[in-house]
Amino acid sequence: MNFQYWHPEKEKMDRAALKVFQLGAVQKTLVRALKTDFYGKRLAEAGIKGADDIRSLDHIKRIPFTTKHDLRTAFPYGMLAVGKDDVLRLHASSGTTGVPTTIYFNRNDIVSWTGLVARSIFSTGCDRRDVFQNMITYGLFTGGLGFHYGGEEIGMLVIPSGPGNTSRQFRLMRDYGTTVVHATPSFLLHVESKMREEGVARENISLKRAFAGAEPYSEDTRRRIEELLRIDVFNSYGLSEMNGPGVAFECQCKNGMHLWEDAFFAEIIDPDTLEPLPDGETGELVLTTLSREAMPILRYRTRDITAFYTEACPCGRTHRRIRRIKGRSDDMLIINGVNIFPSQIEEVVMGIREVGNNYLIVVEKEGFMDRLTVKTEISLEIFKDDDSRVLNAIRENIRRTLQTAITVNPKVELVESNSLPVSEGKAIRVMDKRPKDV
Ligand code: DLL
Repeated sequence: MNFQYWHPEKEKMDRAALKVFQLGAVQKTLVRALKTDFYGKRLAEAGIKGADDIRSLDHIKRIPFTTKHDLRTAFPYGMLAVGKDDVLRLHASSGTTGVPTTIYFNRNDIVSWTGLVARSIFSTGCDRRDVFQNMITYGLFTGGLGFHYGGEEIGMLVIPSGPGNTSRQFRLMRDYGTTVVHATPSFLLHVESKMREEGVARENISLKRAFAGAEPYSEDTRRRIEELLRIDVFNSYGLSEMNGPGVAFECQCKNGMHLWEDAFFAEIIDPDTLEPLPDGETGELVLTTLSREAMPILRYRTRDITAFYTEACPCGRTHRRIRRIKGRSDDMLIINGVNIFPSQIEEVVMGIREVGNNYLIVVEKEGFMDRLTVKTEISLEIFKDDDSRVLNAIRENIRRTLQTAITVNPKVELVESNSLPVSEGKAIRVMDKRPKDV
């Protein structure tokens, strides 16, 4: 394989040098954070007065964690470390609970974020000759503009299509010769179903790659998209609190995502004891920004469950790779006392050949017990089959495989393909209808 690097000096930095760089960057970030109302108070309470309190990377443990709740408490400007006039842009979460979490960028922040996304895109083998259709939401969500600027930085032709309207997406692909797309994995599956439905010939489009992220998905889902669309799919991880996309990304090796350690200091902690775990162990990812000026964030609890790979990557990048996100600690379902991540269900469902491109998990209360139902789409040909024994056999196979994987016995419902709701943004995979106060 021919590897290419956008920032070779940074991406292949010797690990000892990287650590020295990180320590200096953490100290600078700390000093910047101390200027904000929020951290001024929070760090004083923890007895941290300045850079001298963090003389080695190990001392980072002394810094208290930051949570999403803290970001809301500090709304609107409690974490701003620069004057309001220096702020160029903001992005915000949809704020389903009322107060949005808002992230501010100054000019340097936009430049470094753009560099991280460009570096990520370039690491997959794309270059300026590519035509990039950005099929993800633009606006307050970071996925649209983040990838848009990153693509332009490389010099690709960027088509800001946004999501939705699959017929128009196919037209754009044909008209401009799109070679790479970006979308949520669930939207990519939907695009593939629609392509078949509308009879779009694969030969008429030049697609080679897709970046898929912003929501969890399994290795089987990746394989399915790759096989059906005949492209390479690269996993992309990020969160608005850490700019958005461009935190961790798969290179051409497609085996774990390089977390850009010159921009983020990463720890994996045990979510119960809150103690850092050694490389290789699974836990919650905690991130500290290393270059952000307008809004530095220290030890942010992402809630995302992952682990570091311990081996080096053949691509030559020295930045450690994280595993596919298993789910969020706050997404975990407890069904009659058994802990289940929705990703475990997806792994089973997407591994079954007859299952179509969409599924939905429903949890209800039946008397005192929890009832788990998994609705899966089945391709039209099978669904229309007159022989009910075929459907029964498929249903039973899904049920049995799921029960083995999650130990809970689910009800399985087969539905027609393209009948479950499709979201243009992040897919809603779980409907938990249980009363909240029980
Ligand atoms: O989803 C940023 C983004 C945009 C990432 C485009 C990738 C592509 P938020 O809306 O703040 O930001 O959501 C962040 O989404 O904490 C994870 O729980 C989840 N997530 C993001 N990428 C992945 C991924 C953007 N590749 C939250 N796999 C994160 C699993 C992901 N989960």
